[in-house]
Amino acid sequence: MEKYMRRCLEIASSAEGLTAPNPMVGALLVCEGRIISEGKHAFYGASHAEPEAISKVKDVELLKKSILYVNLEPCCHYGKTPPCTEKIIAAGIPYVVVAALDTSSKINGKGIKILNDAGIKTDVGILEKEARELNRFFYTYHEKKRPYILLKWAQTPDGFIDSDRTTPQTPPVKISNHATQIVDHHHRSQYQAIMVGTNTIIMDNPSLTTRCWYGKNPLRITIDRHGKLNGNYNIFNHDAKSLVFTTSPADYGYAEVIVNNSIDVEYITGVLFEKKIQSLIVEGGTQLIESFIRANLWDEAMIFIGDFPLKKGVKAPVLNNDAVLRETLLSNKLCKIYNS
Ligand code: AOF
Ligand code: ZN
Repeated sequence: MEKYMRRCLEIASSAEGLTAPNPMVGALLVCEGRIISEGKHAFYGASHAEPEAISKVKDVELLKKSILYVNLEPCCHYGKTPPCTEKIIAAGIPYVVVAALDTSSKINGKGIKILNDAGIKTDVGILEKEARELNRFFYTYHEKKRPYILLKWAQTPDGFIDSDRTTPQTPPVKISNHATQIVDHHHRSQYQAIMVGTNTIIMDNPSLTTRCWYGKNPLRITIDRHGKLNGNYNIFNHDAKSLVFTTSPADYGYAEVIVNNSIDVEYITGVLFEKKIQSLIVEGGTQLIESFIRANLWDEAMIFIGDFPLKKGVKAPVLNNDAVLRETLLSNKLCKIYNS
């Protein structure tokens, strides 16, 4: 069973970065020990994985003796597509193996119940951990009512993210190398949104786009509590959408503006939930990242560690959790931490 489910996860993950806010789903049909068809949810709005797999089978009689494997509980609602449960029942498939339940409120076990009520045998939980890990954005969003949050920064081996600069005319210290930038942009292509604080915009003027990897640009978000920004900064250019949280409206070019008197990380993640944003990278600076750490609103941290010390400068955020991964990217090191 596991080998078929592993293949479902592989098929599902080939649509990485294309399905949000929907999950990545792969399905396959096994008839008498042979895979006779595969299907995936290819992009947001496309048909679901199960009907994709079912409709490719020419000899429909085979369906009546096939096992359907799928990494997500089949849906039972009318969304952009009709319920997958109806398609499975109509096809006469006798047995469905599922990795993990779809915990969004409209499904959450109802899909399995409908299949069972129709006399279809089900098994749930095969490679569940791996399936939940693959769709961690989707599950965090529906279960915690906020996006999955990745904290990301580059620091020197002695714990600084920059020198003590007083003017944007002094360029930032280049800590990470090109390999690190490629990994970083790969992440940008997978996430729906990216956020930095006011100071980072003023001092670094980042574009926050996906330039070193194929894929979408995330929604670029910032906070402008004291009205220090204007529409000329790169984050507000035409390259991608932008959103700014402020206490008083100003001219931010093409950005969407949300005005509120009290802007904190709880408020921001609540707004992102309403906007169906399931994944967020917080890229700096230290103050903004630490406000997410203090509120315990984070899931993963990725720290790129450069190869030379600075001895003094702007202190990097501090996390005391154990790193689960250490990798080398040319001269840089990558350290990954999960919030358990
Ligand atoms: C499945 N198979 O391949 C996917 C499912 O608007 P719709 O019709 O595309 O429905 C989106 C919801 O359906 C999504 O939020 C999630 O609960 C489920 N996704 N379900 O049976 C699939 N992609
Ligand atoms: Zn479906």
